[in-house]
Amino acid sequence: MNAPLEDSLTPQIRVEDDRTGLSITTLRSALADNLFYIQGKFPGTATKNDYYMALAYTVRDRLLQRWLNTTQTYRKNVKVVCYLSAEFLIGPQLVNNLINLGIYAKIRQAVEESGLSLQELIEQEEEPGLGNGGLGRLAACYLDSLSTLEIPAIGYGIRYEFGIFDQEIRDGWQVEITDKWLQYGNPWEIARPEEYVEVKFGGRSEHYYDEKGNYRVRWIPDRVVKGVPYDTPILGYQVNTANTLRLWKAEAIESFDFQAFNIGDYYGAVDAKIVSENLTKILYPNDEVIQGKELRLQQQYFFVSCALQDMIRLLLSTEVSLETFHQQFAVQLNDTHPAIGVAELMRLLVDEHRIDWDKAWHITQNTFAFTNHTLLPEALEKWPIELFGRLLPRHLEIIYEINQRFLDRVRMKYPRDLGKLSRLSLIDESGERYVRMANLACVGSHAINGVAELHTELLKKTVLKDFYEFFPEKFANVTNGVTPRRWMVLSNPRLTRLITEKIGDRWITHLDDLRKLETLADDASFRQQWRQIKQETKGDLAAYIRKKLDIIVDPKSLFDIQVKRIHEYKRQHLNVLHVITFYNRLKHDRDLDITPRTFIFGGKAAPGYFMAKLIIKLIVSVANIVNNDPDVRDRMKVVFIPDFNVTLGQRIYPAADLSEQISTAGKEASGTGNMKFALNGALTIGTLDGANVEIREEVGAENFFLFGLTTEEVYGLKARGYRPFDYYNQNAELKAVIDLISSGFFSHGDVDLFKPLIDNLLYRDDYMLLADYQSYIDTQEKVSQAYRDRENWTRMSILNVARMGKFSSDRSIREYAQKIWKVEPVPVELLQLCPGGQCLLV
Ligand code: F58
Repeated sequence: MNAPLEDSLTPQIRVEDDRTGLSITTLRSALADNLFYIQGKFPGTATKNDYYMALAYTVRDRLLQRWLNTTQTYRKNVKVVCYLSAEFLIGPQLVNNLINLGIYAKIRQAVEESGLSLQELIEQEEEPGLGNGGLGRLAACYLDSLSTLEIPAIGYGIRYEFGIFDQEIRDGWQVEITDKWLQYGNPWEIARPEEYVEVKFGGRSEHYYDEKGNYRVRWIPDRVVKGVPYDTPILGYQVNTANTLRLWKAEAIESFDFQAFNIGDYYGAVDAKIVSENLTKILYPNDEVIQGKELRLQQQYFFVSCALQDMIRLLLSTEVSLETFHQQFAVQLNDTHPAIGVAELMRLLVDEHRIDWDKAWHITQNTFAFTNHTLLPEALEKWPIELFGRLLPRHLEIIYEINQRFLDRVRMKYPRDLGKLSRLSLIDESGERYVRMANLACVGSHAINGVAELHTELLKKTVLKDFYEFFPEKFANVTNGVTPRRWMVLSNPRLTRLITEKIGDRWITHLDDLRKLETLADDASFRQQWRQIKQETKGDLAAYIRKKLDIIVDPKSLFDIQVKRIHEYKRQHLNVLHVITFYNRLKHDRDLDITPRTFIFGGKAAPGYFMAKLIIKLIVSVANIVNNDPDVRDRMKVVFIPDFNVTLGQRIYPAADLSEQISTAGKEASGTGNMKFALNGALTIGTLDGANVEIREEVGAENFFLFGLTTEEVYGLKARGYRPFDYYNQNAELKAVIDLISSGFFSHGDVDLFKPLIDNLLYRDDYMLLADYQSYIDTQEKVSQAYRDRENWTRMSILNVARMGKFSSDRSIREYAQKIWKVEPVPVELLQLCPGGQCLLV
């Protein structure tokens, strides 16, 4: 990869010492020193990974001044955003840091003059897969924007020892491989064992009167776990701000487990240690569907308690009163996973810091804000009361108290409306009793937001309807965004250079500037350059596919790509129905003048989600038939790229001509892949779902391939009684496609293999694929026709990019900052420099 941009940051640290200097000679000797002193290797015995580590430390050294100065700046009474998220999918760090520091070209030169290839070292980096998909990646984009906008922030989460599994495909089936991302060390994090906190579990609460006669409660736990923070710097783009991502690892408390508790019982003590450390071992790989696993609730409580205790400690270290907590911190709950924070902050304030309930409640409500990311009812978190009370007895009491006070208000507003009362209650009492985490988050927060306009509207009408009626003033929309640094500058250096050549580089932090490209859409030579770049980028992906999968694809064909988690509502199988339709048409008319296509898929299925795994099997099975059929050779190919992750996304999004955003209307909260594709010049085929609606609004209906039922139509059809079988019966082409799958054509004659999928489509079809089939096929035909007019396609591609300004995560973060957090940028000055281990004041 070439430098995305020439280095432009004038380093503000002017001390040319060995540790942080930027001359090529200094960089080269830093690299050699780090190899020797940190990796303990001579150049002769060093592996590529040793060199990568040495390089990473060389870069980290050049980041530290900014990072430590940022932390110091925030000690001075500034309001800090704390983004609480069970997942942060930050992706590889090396290149991002080089770009944000503005030292990419320098480092490349130094690496190459040392006889190494920067590209090879970059490829050594294991990405931290600490998230499932969109929600975790959004948190990472937001951290990037917070730093770039110089907003004081801390990301709090879990340092999973094993992140999202690596996906392999064997015989067409997904196989999950443990993600040992830490096995060779992580050069980007710094452990802070001295800043540990203790987290309690289980036991009981004790109610008593203190020496002054005040009624008090204390929690007598039966287990205490240590939380150790590991910090990763998140540097903004060409600013001095480097915020912190603080991830917590669970460890056993030695004195507790080994001495008092377990004297003489060595094995028991070891067991206790293992139990504690299990807490942060693994990320749950489920996407959208919640499994009520006890360990998951433990993880949630663990990191939230660590985070809130950390904030309190920070605040008290500045001698500011705890009663100003909500003025010092804005805490965002990334979905309900950290919602237990509402009860935990109440416990800390009331039980541990002796603040009275009403005051504590005022602080709590003014501290938290809640983002919802889903409309699927099966994704709403609830915990059985029995489990909850066993693990967090005091929190259950606090939740009951919050509930009683809240329901008293509900009764005042809606006397005798038992339906309302039972729907708004924090406790689900319709059968087995549960704690409803979304209800807790809504009551305990001053702001509630959805992640796209349509999603927020639907929240108000469906899952959170009663809350909207009760607290309309709390609701807001903040449409998601993605960071143009990673999703353009880093992943698409060619397009970055072309755009920058034409309109300057301000667009990187002010994405609306891309509008200036609009007039260039009419410039034939610009279009030629644009096409050329897309072609080269597709060539790179084709080379990757050939190397990894031994499949030859033609970079001149239309690259039609769907990459995202595999889920029925996202309808990868609708895409497959089109693939087979396309194939059948070619088979029936060998001379058909068709626009050649390469259909590319990628995404992981939750390990326990059989239907999703069967969809992968179907894609791979169809690929095997199609790719080996000489009748269709050169006109279509189907590829499933295994192990879709951030690193692969960086290769894939820029190489797309067509972006598949085909979820059933009303199901996808926002989508962010849709934004990454469009920003990189792909046109979208999509439904009116999630942020597709706003993308279409921005780019113009004429530059977007719309199909399918609207949300209203989906609801209407469901209400009238949807009969998928009728669609099958009445549509010959659809029938032929389904029958071909059922016949065993793609499964070596096995007629049972795909039966669960087919029966589901014919007799249930919850996601209405059959209802949308014809509209989808017709629109795909329009795509094919449009692609033939290359000049116009290019024009549309340029206009898409030009009009993507809204979808920068910088815009989203500005909205959160103004509407919800009430925070301002705090620029960081590099005041205290500590080169070479000596602290100098300059
Ligand atoms: C996603 N949710 C939404 N959940 O599906 C997507 O529309 C949206 O763009 C994105 O959030 C960001 O707002 C999502 O990714 C998860 O991965 C959860 C992980 C933990 C278990 C429940 C699902």
